[in-house]
Amino acid sequence: VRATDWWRSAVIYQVYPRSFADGNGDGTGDLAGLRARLGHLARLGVDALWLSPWYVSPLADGGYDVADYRDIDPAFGTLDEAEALIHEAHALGLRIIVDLVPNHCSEQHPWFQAALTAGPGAPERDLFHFRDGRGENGELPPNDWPSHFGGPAWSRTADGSWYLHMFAPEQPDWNWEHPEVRAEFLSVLRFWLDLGVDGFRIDVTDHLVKEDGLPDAAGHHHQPHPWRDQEGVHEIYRSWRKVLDSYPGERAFVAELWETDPERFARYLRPDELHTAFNFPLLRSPWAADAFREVIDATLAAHALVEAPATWVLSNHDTTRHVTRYGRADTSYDFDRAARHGLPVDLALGTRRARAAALLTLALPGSAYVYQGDELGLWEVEDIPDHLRQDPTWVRSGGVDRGRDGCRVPMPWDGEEQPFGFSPERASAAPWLDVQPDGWRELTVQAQSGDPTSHLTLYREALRLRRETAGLGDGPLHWHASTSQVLDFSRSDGFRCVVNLGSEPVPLPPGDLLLASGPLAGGALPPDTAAWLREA
Ligand code: TEU
Repeated sequence: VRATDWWRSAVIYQVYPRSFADGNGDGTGDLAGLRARLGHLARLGVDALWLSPWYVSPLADGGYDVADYRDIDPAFGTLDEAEALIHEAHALGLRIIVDLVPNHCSEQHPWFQAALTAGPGAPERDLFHFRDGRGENGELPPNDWPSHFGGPAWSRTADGSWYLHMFAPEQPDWNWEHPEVRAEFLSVLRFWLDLGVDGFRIDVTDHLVKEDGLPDAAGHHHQPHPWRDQEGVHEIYRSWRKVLDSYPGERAFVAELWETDPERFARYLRPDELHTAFNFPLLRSPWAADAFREVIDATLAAHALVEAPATWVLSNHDTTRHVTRYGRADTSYDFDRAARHGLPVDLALGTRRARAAALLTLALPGSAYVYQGDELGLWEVEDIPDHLRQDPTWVRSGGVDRGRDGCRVPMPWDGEEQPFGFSPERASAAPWLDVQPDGWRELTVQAQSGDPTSHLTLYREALRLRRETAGLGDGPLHWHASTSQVLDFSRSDGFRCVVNLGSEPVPLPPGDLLLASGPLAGGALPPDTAAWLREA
C-alpha cells in the first residue's frame, strides 16, 4: 500500500488564488483564471495543487477569515466552477488540496453574528470564547494572550463582553469544546470530500484546543503555551481521519504547524491522525551547510519515529520569498520583517541559491512544496507604497511590521506590459495589488519557457527527472562525508545530490551529471550551486 500513497512523495504547488490569474478582468485572481492556466502546472510537472482559501470571505485576512465554509467567494467564482476545476485538474493528473481554517472564522460568519445579537449569556455565545473583562468595569481583557497580528487577543463587543481572536479581531476563535463546532467541521469535511477534493491543508493545526480556564500566559513556564499544542487537539484529528478514510481514493491531510520541537511535531503525524505537516525549520534555516544538515537530520529522525514522510518548504504566502532571503548578507530567517526591511538584497546571488535550494529540496526524502512563483524565481516585492499594503499584520502593527503583501504580488504570465498577463487585455480594473516590478518582464512564464538556462526550465527538468528517477521521493538517504561547506548525499539507485554552500568551488564526485543548478567550472561545483548525478 505504501508505495502507492501519492502524498508520501508528492510535489505540491501552492496556489494563492487571489494572485494567480484573473480570468474575468476585475483585477482579482479567480477560478476562471486558474482553470485557464492549469496547463502551466501540468507542464511544470507537479502532482497536486494546494489552494489557499477560496471560501466566502470579507478578505480581512486574505480569505483566512471564512464567512461560509461551504461556498466559493463570488470574487473567485462559483461552486460549479470549483467542481469543474477539480475535474479538469484530475484529468491532467493533478490532485486538489483545499485549505481548511478551523481555528477561527470571519466575524461575518452567521454563527458569530447570531452570537453577537443574542447577547451576554446566550447559548449562541458558547460556540466562541466570550468572557467578561477584568478590572473594575471589565475594561481589561480577560487574560494576557497576545494576538499573532499584534495587540491583545481579545476585542470588546458593544455590550461590553470580550471575545477571543488569536489573529485579527475579524477572526473570532471557535470554541472547540462545543459539540456543535466539532459536528460542523466533520460535516464541512464531508462536503468537500463529496465534491472530490483529495485532501486538506489545515490552518494553525495546533491552536484549536485551548487550556482549560484560559489561564494567563505570564508565569506559564511549562510548554506548551495555553493556546496551542494542547493534548486534546489530537482527538479532533483522529475523528477527522476516520471521516477522510471512509472515502475512496487516497486522500490526505497536511498540517500547518509552527512547532520547532521535532518530537512534539511528529505526534500529529500518526497513522490515525494527520499524514504530513509543513517543515518550517527548513524554511527558517540560514543558507549554511551545517544549519541545513541539522534540520534535515532532525526532521528525518522525528518522522522516522512515526513512519511519516518529511516535507520540504522554501516559501509560502506568509514568508519573505527565499530569493530575497538568500540574497541578503544575513540569511537567517526574518521573524522581524521590520528590522530587515530595506536591507540590501543581491538578487543574482539569491536567485543562484534559490536554484540550488530547488535541487536540494527536490532530492530529499518525502514530499516537497512549490509556492506559486517559486518556479519563476520571483523575489519579494519590498517597496510597496504604504497606501497599497493590505495585510492585517501591517495594519495592526501600525505600519511597523511590513506585512506579507510582498510575496502575494500577482503572477507574471506573458507579454511585455504589466500586469504581464495576470489579467486579460481590456480588464475593467487594475490588479488588486498593482506593484509588479519591471524586472518581472524577463520572468514571465512565456519569457522563460524557451530558455534552457531559465529558472522555469530548471524546475521543469528537475520535476521531470524526479518523476523518472527511481529512489527519489520518500525513501532512505545516505550522507557522504559532508563538510561545513557541502551537503552530499545519495538516495537509492545511485542517485546523488551535491550542494555547495561554501565560498570555494568543490570537486564533483565521479558519475554522470543529470542536472546542475548553474554552470559548472570544469569538473568542479561552484559556490551556491547544486548538482544531481548518477553514480558510476
Ligand atoms: O498562518 C499561521 C501563522 O502562524 C502565521 O500567522 C504566521 O505566524 C504569520 O504569518 C507570520 O507573519 C496561517 C495562514 O497561513 C496565514 O495566512 C493566516 O493569516 C493565519 O493562519 C490565520 O488564519
